[in-house]
Amino acid sequence: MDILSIQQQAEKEIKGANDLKELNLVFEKYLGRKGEISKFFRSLKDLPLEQRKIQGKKANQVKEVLEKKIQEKRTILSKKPFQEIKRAELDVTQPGERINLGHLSILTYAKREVIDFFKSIGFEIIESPEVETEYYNFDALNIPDYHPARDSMDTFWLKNKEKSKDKFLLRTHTSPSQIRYMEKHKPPFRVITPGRVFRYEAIDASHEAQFYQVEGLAVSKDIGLANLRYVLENFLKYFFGREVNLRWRPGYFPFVEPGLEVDIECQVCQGKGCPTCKYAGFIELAGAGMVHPNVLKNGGINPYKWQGFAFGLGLDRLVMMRHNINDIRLFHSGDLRFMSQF
Ligand code: FA5
Repeated sequence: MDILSIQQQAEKEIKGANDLKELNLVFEKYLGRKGEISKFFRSLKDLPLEQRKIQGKKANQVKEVLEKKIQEKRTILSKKPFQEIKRAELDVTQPGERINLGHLSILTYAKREVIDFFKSIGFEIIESPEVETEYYNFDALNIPDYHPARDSMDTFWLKNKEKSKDKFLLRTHTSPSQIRYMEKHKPPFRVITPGRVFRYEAIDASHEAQFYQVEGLAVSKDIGLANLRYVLENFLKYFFGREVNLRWRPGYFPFVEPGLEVDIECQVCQGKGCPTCKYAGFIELAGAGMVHPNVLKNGGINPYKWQGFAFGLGLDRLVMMRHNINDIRLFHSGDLRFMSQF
């Protein structure tokens, strides 16, 4: 077919297109990759150079004209009023199309529940930086450079852009918020810091390299381990909606004295032992204790006048236990089959 016949035929079909679907078919037929115009260009390769130039120029002009006409027709068709849609096209008895709405992660919902509980018993909710300095993450918390406790928190160190005496890192726990808060506030006070923490460690069913903690700190005059226990037990009762079996055992953290670890009975296996709890029947949920006098001092608080308790709860593990999730890696898997259950 010569180029003028192609043009005439295409223009007729553009005019005759009744809706956008038909118009798209016309577009494909003439201007698509395998359309008539492309075919025409390919057929020119055997012509003498002069002829090729003339025909090629013509074909380019036709291509432009057709593109313009299709665009104009598209504008007209997309404004076609609703009333003009043929009755037969519209079946009002058809069920509607389901729209899948996204929602927040279960970890975010859980974080909000934790905040609601602690707010209701008079705790203030604070934030603290995820990029920390060595001073706040370790030194001020009574963990000097040589201290073996640093090994329990493998650290992502950051490269300093400028020369500075502070070494930067991704916080390995939410405890630096204790010092930052104490520096700026006078006791008595009680606060929680929910937030993300990072550890350069091997991941498995109950360990992630990035997870959430909720730090708690309450400083006053008459405050002790009994208060800590009362607060944590009531929180867990609220969070689980029932009593859960806990195990309180001595634990060592340089920033508390005495220190405790709180374990919860593994809800995946009901304490029988499974890969999630590494066959222990219990899983570690929190570190806690009475704030070490050196830490109060580093925060500018007189340890002879004031005392307080602190805890650091693992939020991911808390959610795992409530919903029988057997692997912490599912939270960041991006698997919609997992996410949409909550
Ligand atoms: C700490 O991080 C202390 N800062 C907690 C603390 C605060 C103690 C205040 C005393 C006073 P630990 O490393 O044990 O401690 O972590 C606390 C909790 O975070 C654990 O009990 C656990 O629930 C959770 N956790 C720790 N490591 C991981 C991990 N890799 N993946 C998921 N959760 C973790």
